[in-house]
Amino acid sequence: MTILVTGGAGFIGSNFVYYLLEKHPEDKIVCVDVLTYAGNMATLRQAMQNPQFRFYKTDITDRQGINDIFEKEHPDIVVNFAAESHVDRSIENPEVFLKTNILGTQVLMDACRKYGIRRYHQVSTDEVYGDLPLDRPDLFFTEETPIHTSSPYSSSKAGADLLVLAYHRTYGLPVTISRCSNNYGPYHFPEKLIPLMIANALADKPLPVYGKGENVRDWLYVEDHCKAIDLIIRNGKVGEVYNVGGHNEMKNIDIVKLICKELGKPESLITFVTDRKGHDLRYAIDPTKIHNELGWLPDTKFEDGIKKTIQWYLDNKDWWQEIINGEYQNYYEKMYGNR
Ligand code: NAD
Ligand code: TDX
Repeated sequence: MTILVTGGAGFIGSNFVYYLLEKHPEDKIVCVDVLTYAGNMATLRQAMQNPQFRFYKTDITDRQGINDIFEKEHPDIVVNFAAESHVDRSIENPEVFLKTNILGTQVLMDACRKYGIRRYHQVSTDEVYGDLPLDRPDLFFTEETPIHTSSPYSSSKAGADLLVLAYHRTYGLPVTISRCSNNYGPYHFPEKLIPLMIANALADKPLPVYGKGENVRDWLYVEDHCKAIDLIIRNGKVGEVYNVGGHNEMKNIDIVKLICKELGKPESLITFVTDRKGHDLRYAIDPTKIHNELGWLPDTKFEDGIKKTIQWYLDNKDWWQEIINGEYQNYYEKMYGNR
């Protein structure tokens, strides 16, 4: 089987590529990534040595380029990770989010219709459900929770989800969607909370916590997300949405304190800064459906996953230092300089 993975040079896509190469060595993996600021060939160095793996530097909004790849590679399954993924960037500049996340999804699905496909899988997010109040721990997002977005990022992801379901209903395209909670693990780009705090703490730099740090996120080790997607593309029901999450809710401030503790750094590095605009309060996934239908359960507990992740950043300083020494410095100054 040939699986086309878009966004495979990013955080979750690359972890998925490595997951497939190990778990299904019989499958051919075709990776499509345009290598934005978030895509990194260093991440795919090992995959590039594998004869089952092939890479195309192509934009998912480039219809001709995508059609050419379909004609050449005849993918059986497409898994779309390619996206602009950072909420703060979407607040600064929404346009590219709409282009990549919505129009890119359309171009991929049009190619699927044109050339035929066994499955188109859309990697979506719990953020499409908006947020939950902090004082109602009894509430969770189910697949029936209405779409109710807060940021340009989550709106673009929700728009794509609606389009995917419309392509199923209107054209009969065999689609599935997964909506996962916050991931963490190796190759996470250092603009995101956990790797940013690790990198700053190691450099004894301030740790910028938005607002009071009371916002809650539901963290899942990236490999468990990969396992869920692999199950959905092989055994999931066409036309269905599956929520993915491991019931691991934590306040941001507690995560940052934990990182300080693990690295032996003082909590005095924590600096409270101006809150994110429209900041979602709490995300919490109810994963009952994927558990009952596909037998999915996470393997990695947060206590172990965060230790493994911190160790990975200690062992792979070259990977992230190269990033933060480049264009990232301008980004950091712009976002945090006067915050
Ligand atoms: P990321 O930003 O680390 O990686 C995105 C990748 O997509 C990069 O390699 C980038 O080069 C590529 N890309 C961007 N625009 C492209 C384009 N126009 N054409 C081709 N490639 C393009 O993102 P991530 O955190 O790995 O997220 C992957 C997917 O998972 C996204 O769709 C995101 O919405 C979703 N998701 C992420 C999380 C999370 O916690 N990170 C949680 C749930 C869902
Ligand atoms: O410097 C920071 N300080 C801070 O307090 C950063 C970068 C973040 N935060 C807060 C904001 C959030 O409440 O930490 C929390 C996590 O922030 P991000 O890492 O930016 O993730 P989030 O906004 O929750 O979105 C992530 O999960 C869902 C991914 O980036 C999305 O792609 C995914 O869909």
